[in-house]
Amino acid sequence: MSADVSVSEPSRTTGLFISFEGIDGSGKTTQANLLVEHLRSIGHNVTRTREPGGSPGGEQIRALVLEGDAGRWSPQTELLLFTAARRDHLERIIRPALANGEIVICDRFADSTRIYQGQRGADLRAAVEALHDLMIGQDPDLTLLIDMDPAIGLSRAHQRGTGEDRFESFGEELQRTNRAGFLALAKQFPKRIRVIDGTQDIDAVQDDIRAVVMAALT
Ligand code: Z5A
Repeated sequence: MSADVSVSEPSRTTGLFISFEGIDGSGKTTQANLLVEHLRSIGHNVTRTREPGGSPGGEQIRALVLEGDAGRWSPQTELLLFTAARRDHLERIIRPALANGEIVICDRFADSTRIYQGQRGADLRAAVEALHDLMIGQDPDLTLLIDMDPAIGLSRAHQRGTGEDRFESFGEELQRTNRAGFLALAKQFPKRIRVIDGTQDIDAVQDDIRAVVMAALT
């Protein structure tokens, strides 16, 4: 007699770690939410999380780094704060969920540090990689980079009105530099990072994302 095995519930013995990346206002949160909804509707166990934040300690650090004057922290101090938040998030949320076979969907991860902190000084990119290797040691299995015109992204981000606007106050020039940096990262890691055209309407962007994710799940 064969065991009663349900085929309608996809189950994974090792998890899949997916991150969303892109400039401010590129649509990451909207698309991550739609993807989570879809994956759960077809039976996957999904942990939806974000950076900076994601764990209680990480969320406390989030308030420190995203609020206040643009000059509140030096890029070096910022790098340490983001890395501390990520370590806590990884230990308490991401690794346990992956060990449980879940799909983890994270709004931003280490690529954001490579861009937002790593591009702000000649020595900083090397420091970002060194700290990453020492304290994090893990990248997502798949990264969805939502590519977007910097001016449109910034105007969308300004509409948010959450008070977490310290980075937006650096302006459109930074958005341009960051976009170029993300696209260069996608060239450096072509297997992991997939570029999605974020200028399309919300449903079309989601269709492109689902096609990539469903291929990764098979
Ligand atoms: N940061 C860092 O410096 N170092 C690090 O290591 C990490 C982060 C992890 C906060 O991140 C800041 O932290 C970030 C980098 C820094 N810089 N800033 N600011 P965040 O992820 O919390 O903030 P954000 O990137 O600015 O997110 P956001 O403004 O929430 O944008 P989004 O998630 O990409 O977009 P959205 O909320 O989904 O959409 C924005 C609006 O556009 C919303 O009204 C949507 O309805 C609309 N939208 C979305 N898609 C579309 C399409 N396709 N068409 C039309 N309208 C759309």
